[in-house]
Amino acid sequence: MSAPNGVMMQYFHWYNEPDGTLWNELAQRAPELAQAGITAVWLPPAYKGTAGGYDVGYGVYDLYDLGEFDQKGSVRTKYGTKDEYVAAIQAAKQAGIDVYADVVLNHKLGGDQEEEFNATPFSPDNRSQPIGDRVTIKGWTHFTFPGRQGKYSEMEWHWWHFNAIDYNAYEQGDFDAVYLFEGKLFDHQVDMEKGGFDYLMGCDLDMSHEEVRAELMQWGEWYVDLTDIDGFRFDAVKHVQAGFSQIGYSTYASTPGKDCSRSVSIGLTRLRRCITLLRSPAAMLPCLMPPCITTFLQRAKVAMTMTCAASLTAA
Ligand SMILES: [Ca+2]
Ligand SMILES: [Ca+2]
Repeated sequence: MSAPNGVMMQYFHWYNEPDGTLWNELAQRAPELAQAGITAVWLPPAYKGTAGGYDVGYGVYDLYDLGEFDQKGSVRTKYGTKDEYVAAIQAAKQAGIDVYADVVLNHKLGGDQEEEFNATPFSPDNRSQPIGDRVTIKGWTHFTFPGRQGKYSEMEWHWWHFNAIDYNAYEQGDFDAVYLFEGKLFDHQVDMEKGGFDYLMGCDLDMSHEEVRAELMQWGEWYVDLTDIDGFRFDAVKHVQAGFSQIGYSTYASTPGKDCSRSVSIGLTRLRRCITLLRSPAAMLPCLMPPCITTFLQRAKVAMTMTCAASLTAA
């Protein structure tokens, strides 16, 4: 937030009616919000999720479909169309309100076709513990985006762009596992909960794969150019390789005037441990958010600095 003592409003919640009106509502009410003292809004993920017009946005299907293509049962997202989204951002900015986008890069859901490949089952509760031999599995890992037909990006996603799923069409019964794909490792530099918390849900992106990194970089540039968004709220940061965070998030935020806020999910016990280990709040920051936070703090945004300070006080 650029305003001193600014107020950011989360301009959505999980149970918003899925009627496609949120973007238009924001556009109409932006002056009223500004008059009430709101200086920034945090908007929900704006791209098409696997549940189409009902998806809150965290079940990411197609990053390039902001409510423009007939995919997953509708053109619009839960909140409206691409044009309405861009117009809402412009209206908010004209009213003096900064707009933050929610960006979910950890996973994808709703693949268009099944693929067969080899994988090793791991315990969902301990990702360092295999619970069976490598087997041939089948999952929804091929994303073709048939409604978009290559516009903006021609990349189709295949199983090799991911490193894990928690579904196997060949597995009958209630066998519960996270399947690590053959030739892959779980991404490192993630939260150590569950023995390494790379995998959260759906098809987990392999952040080590060059095509994945390149596609996400390209998407970030496209998205910033299209929306003129002011900043970001990154989802599921603790499940994403910090090395990617350093490159990706700082790239997204490197456009002059852009901000890079983060999703911080860490318990007080771990906070205290970090403080004990490092004996310095300043030194603790890289512990929380390894490389990116440094980049972020160099960009000197007060909001995040204050958030960290508040967490330290609480601990
Ligand atoms: Ca992950
Ligand atoms: Ca991964």
